[in-house]
Amino acid sequence: MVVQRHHAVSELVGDLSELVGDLALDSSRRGPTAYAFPMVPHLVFGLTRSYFTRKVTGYFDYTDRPWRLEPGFGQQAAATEAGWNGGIPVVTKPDGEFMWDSTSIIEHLDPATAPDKSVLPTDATLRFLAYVLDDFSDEWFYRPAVGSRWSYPANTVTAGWQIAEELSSSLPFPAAFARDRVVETMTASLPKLGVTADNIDAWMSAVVVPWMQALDAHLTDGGYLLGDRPSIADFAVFGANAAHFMGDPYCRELTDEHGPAAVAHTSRLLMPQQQSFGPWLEIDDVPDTLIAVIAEAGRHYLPWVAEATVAGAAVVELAPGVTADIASTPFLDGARGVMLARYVAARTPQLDALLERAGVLQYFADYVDQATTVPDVSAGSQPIDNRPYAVN
Ligand SMILES: N[C@@H](CCC(=O)N[C@@H](CS)C(=O)NCC(=O)O)C(=O)O
Repeated sequence: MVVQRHHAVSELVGDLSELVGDLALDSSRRGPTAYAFPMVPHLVFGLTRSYFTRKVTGYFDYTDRPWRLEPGFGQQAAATEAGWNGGIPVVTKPDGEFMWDSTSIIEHLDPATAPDKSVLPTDATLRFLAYVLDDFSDEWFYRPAVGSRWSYPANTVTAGWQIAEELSSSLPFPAAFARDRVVETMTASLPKLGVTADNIDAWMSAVVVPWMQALDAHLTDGGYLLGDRPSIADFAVFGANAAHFMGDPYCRELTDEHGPAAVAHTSRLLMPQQQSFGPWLEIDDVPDTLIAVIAEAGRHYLPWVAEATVAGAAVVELAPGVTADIASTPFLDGARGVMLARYVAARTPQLDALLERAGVLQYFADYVDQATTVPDVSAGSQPIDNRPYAVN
């Protein structure tokens, strides 16, 4: 059949599905097929609109790992039994073992990944920069991502409905009821993230927009954060963008305006099978645009986390006269100790010079007494704590 010019999308879709039907019929005539599908998927107990779910599934797609989304609460009791204390996604390996915490999951799986798809650079300096940006995305941009979703009506309506619709597959009550509960619960969590009605605009204009601009300048040639292949940090940014900054309509307007190259970066990782990848960047040749991306962490996040993980909480001035008072949590205290342990292990004059160039050296070098140890995730990914912010 021939596909004609169309005046309506529905006509086009109708014609195309007929065409696909014809092709399927043709291929079924080619002979007997062995219906054997031996790959056991990773089961992902998460949500399409979730920051950390998308970080993990983006990584699965890039590394060609089969996975299947299982939204809802079906596995909650079994995961809790295994030691999970909340925070999605929870994922099972093909052998059924539970894993949680996006960074630990990726670290745990990386050694079993084809070397050309490893997301942890072999160069220790570059690897540390990957962890710095992974941590920055996970523990900082999660705040305005969730904050903006439940502060701007265009985001709330869209994401509230999508989440409720997905969750309703395992809830025995109407989706509209589920939506109201989701909106209520998530809106109530915002102050703990440091987001209020008075400061959300500053979070967007003084935190998110400059971040998108820095990413835009760095990614404009079509690469990834640390070269021509993605690192763990790219999947952190991917998760943030896919679930929130590109997925929530108000955020998408800002991201399209200030970070079109960040949109293109995330879109490339949505379909990694269509990309070709190259080498990591040369550590002697770190461009100013990457330094500017790292420097964003020195504007609010690193000064805040350095103080809050010592004092219990710290006030961030997001914009002149606009503040956020944000408490640390046991999870964050732990993550900070691990970051500092990574710094102690990776520290060289070369690394210090790069961090100094980005204006962030002091937030590592002056706090080494807080360094703990880098967890051994070779046996599995089941950290004791997984909650980046306090929940009621
Ligand atoms: N450290 C975890 C954080 C997981 C997390 O906080 N997930 C969010 C959704 S994207 C969540 O479950 N939020 C709701 C809650 O904590 O109750 C990771 O990296 O996977």
